[in-house]
Parts: sequence; structure tokens; C-alpha cells
Amino acid sequence: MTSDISMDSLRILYDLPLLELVFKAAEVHRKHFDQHEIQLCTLLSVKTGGCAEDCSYCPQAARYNTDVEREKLLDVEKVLQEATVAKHEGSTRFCMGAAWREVKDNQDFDNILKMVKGVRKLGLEACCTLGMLSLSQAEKLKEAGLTAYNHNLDTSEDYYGDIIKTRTYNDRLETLDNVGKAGISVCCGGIIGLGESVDDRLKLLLTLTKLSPQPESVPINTLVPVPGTPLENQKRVDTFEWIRMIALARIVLPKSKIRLSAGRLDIPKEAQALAFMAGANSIFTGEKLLTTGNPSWNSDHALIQELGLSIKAPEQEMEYAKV
Ligand code: SAM
Ligand code: DTB
Ligand code: SF4
Repeated sequence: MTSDISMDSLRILYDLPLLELVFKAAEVHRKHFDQHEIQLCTLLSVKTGGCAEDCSYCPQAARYNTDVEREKLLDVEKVLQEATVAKHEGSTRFCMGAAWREVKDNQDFDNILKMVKGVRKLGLEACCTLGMLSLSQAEKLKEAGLTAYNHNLDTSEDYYGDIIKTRTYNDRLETLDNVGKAGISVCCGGIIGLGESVDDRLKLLLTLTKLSPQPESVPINTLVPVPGTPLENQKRVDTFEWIRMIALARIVLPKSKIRLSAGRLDIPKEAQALAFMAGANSIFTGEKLLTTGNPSWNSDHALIQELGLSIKAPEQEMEYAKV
């Protein structure tokens, strides 16, 4: 499917009987990927808490009273130790997250560049999610060897203002543009379960298809309601709605990796298997996401083995091995 896709065509797909939709998504998946391969990505919060933004879902926003303690940027050495563990467990992409509104040109950023270089030297793909980014900062990250930059649009442009008031949808699009211009792969997805309508979810997908370049990976998060955040009492998303979102993402973004992200801890393994059938081909591994829980290494290894799946090898390894 290309960018001539419309809200009407998305709605028709979304309303298909569930298994029909999954079947269509599985067909698209097999055309573009080896359906047996799952990419393992490990997240580490390198700078936790105290964020100036007001994202209603986020336990790291300084203005909400959550259990998350504010920490300064981790040492480069500590981050590389964690990356080594992730590699040992079979992860091929290491993602470093910072609770920043935007990147500032200071010593912390210099240390992030060192982390990126160190992660690449370990033979892993490196990803960062650091908030807003200028073109020159994106270029520096590219030079350090960064593989991908995660910056989510989260929901539709219409619903965005209900969830986040301290920045605009356009701010997000500008950063994505800078990332693309610097030649870094774009990782961009969203969250379901924020109280949005199905149309909001479809609009998010439509916007993702229109990004140029289209995202290399698309994380699909389901809200993890954290006590102290404005969305703490939000009802959990129905698992079948989650599957529909994944299948639809696979159909309209046939070449992107579709990543099962936040919320997986509470999703039964049978539903995760259906999500892989529906085209998901990447997961976050490791006991923790940024601040919330995630399935254990053991349970994910067991799931991959039980389903007869295999772990995807890193891309571009040779290109950056000497950085
Ligand atoms: N500060 C950076 C930013 O906002 O781009 C990077 C980190 S931020 C935590 C990355 C993404 O995590 C958000 O865009 C959101 O999609 C997801 N996220 C944060 N809190 C979540 C929660 N409670 N449940 C599900 N997803 C969440
Ligand atoms: C993404 O879309 N999900 C990840 C990653 N990109 C950075 C983050 C999920 C965070 C869930 C809440 C937490 O653990 O703090
Ligand atoms: Fe800050 Fe990112 Fe959390 Fe928003 S999602 S409050 S920008 S850490």
C-alpha cells in the first residue's frame, strides 16, 4: 500500500472480521520479511525522570507525583555494561532513552555521543530517544554511528492536544524531519489506550504512511497506566483491538518493522503469537522498559523458541563496526 491510502480504506480494513484482517496482514508480512525473524531491542533509561514536558501518560514528567526518582545521566561505562548484557542475551539493537524535552549542546550530549559510539563498537545497532533534536544535533548523532532515532507521534494530530500541551504535533514532525535529513532511520509510532477514538488511531497510521522517509520501525505501545499520572485510571485496551492496530500497521507500512512495545507484560503469550502472525516482527526485551516492567529474558526466549521463531541478526553491522 502507498500514500494514496485514505481514511475510508483504513476504516474498511479495520472493520474486517478479525481473522480476515490478520490473514491479510500475514500475507503482506510474508511478502516483505522473513516471517520467522523477530528483532530483539533492549531499552535503557540513561536519564530518568524530571522531564519538563506534560505528556499525560508519562511517569517521568516532573509535574506528576509518581514513584519515579529523578536521576542524572548515567556514566558511559555503566551504559556499555548494560549494552553488553543485552548483547549477551541476544538483543541486536540497544535503545537509550532520556527524559528530556529536547537535546541541549552540552556535556551530557557529548556523553550520549560516546555511548552511541561504544554501543556500535559492541556490534549492536544503536537507537536513541532524547526528545526534540536540531538538524546539527542529528548530524552529530549520525556521525557517531546512530542507527535509528525514536520519536513517536503517539496519536492523531486532533487528539494530541488532549494528551500533551507543552509541545505541538508540528514540533514532533520537525524533529522527525531533522532525523531523516541526517540519514538516520526513523523510529516512530504511538500509544493506544489514551482514551482516543478508533478514528484517531487510523489518523495516526495515515500520518505515519505520509512521513518521508516512512519510518523504518513503528513501536506500538499500549498505555501502562502509572499511579500519579493523569491517565492512572484509564481502562486497559482490549487485546483484540491491539491486534487490529498491529495488523493494520503491517498492511499500510509493509516495509517497516512493527514493534510490540509498552504493555506486553500484561498480554498473554497466545495473543502475542497472534500479534506475530499479524505482522509484528520486533519486541523490546529486558526486565524493564524505561521505568515500567517488561517480560523477563527467560520468558521471551521461551516464547520465541516455543513458536519456532528466530532472532534477527543486526543490520549494517559492518558499516559501523570501525566507528
Ligand atoms: N522523552 C522522549 C520523548 O518523549 O520522545 C523519549 C522517551 S518517551 C518515554 C518515549 C515514548 O514512550 C513516548 O512517546 C510514549 O509513546 C511511550 N510511553 C511513555 N510512557 C508510557 C506509558 N505509561 N505507557 C505506554 N507508553 C508510554
Ligand atoms: C517506545 O515507543 N516505547 C518505549 C521506547 N519507544 C522508548 C518506551 C516505553 C516506555 C513505557 C513506560 C516506561 O517504562 O517508563
Ligand atoms: Fe518527557 Fe518523553 Fe515522558 Fe513526555 S514522554 S514527559 S517528553 S520523558
